[in-house]
Amino acid sequence: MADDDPRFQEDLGVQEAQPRLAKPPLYKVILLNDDYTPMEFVVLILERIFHKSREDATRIMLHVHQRGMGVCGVYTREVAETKVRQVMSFSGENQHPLQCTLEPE
Ligand code: TYC
Repeated sequence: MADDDPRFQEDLGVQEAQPRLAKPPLYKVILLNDDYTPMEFVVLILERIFHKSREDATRIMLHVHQRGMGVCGVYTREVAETKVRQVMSFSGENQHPLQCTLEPE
């Protein structure tokens, strides 16, 4: 008698396991434009904290500069919160008003 025979599943209390774990919710980390933070500092943040190449970092910085805000990356909640905290403390330590926030994807 096979355990997967549907005729016997009720009697045996057999239940299919969930085939996969649910995907965790993801969050976008958003950088906001301001008039004072130097462009080079924003590029440095994108390289150091978001591991972007200089080319991608420059492209994202210019997008934020021109459009007012932009996505630096998409992460699980804890990682996104850590990135936001790192950006805020790094910019605060350097007396720049750069703002960063997160948003559900
Ligand atoms: N607007 C800034 C300047 O002209 C540069 C800048 C870009 C600041 C992106 C913040 O998230 C930012 N120096």
